[in-house]
Amino acid sequence: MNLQFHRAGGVLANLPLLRIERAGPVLHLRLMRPAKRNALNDELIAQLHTAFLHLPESARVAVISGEGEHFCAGLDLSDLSERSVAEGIAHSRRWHAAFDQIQFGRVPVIAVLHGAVVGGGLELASAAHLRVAERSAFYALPEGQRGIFVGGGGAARLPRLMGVARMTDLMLTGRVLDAEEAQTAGLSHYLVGEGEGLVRAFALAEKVAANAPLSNYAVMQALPRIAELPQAEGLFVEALMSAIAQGDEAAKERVRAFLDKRAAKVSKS
Ligand code: 1HE
Repeated sequence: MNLQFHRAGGVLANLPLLRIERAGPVLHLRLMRPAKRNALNDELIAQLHTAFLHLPESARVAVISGEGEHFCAGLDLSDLSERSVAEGIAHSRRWHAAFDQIQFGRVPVIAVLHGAVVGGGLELASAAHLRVAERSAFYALPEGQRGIFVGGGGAARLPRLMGVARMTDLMLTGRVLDAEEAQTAGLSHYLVGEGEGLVRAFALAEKVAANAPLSNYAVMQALPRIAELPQAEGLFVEALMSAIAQGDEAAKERVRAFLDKRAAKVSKS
């Protein structure tokens, strides 16, 4: 694999808190507030939202990472002062809109985690479809200690990854999970050595980008919704999605390729 990255143009070139580069079908978005440990202020949330609304047509998969020693220190606490209840709700809803655009946007998203993945940083990571963690990653929800509550979708997304019981522990006690504990808890899919996260994410991105677009769409859009349905309704929606995917020319060609022995077999390596 030899991806050559170039700075993205257009709208994506004018988001100063992000560095956005593309290589073929892979778009790499890097949080660029290392001096503040990539803490998420209003501008950074708005820029993430804008970026995921304006993904270039060529992008088939996105990778998100953090510049510096940490992935993301969560909410920029200096933004928190003097917010009314109504402003607090609006603030949380802006995070929801931005992170929904990541989870339910056009392309699968892979997050590369290292250093602090805390508070809103963990909420951001949980909006991605795949998480690659380096061994330095540590995870916490210090909202309890700060006198606040999750507001970036964490209450909805994190129990689906780690369970309500584990999330309750993190929030009530301030427990910090190391990279191995978090991997066991279901927070990351891949655990790699220090400095190896991006390489692994780009290799995964190439695999994801090689899938039929409609299959990826079904995984992103249909699967999480079906998983929330009662079984009978879920099975019915699955049948519809499955028939739609099978009817696509890309599916027919891929099945023909396997039967003609032109496609790779399934293998562990
Ligand atoms: C920040 C933030 C921040 C760092 N908001 N400025 N999040 C937290 O409670 C995590 C708070 N941060 C930390 O615990 C630590 O900063 C870290 C473990 C992430 C990193 O430690 P370290 O030693 O590498 O950095 P540092 O010296 O603590 O921070 C460097 C600078 O970043 C410093 O500013 P400076 O002007 O003194 O240089 C810090 O103040 C600043 N900084 N983190 C603002 N979070 C939608 S609701 C979501 C709710 C939450 O996310 S609550 C969790 C908030």
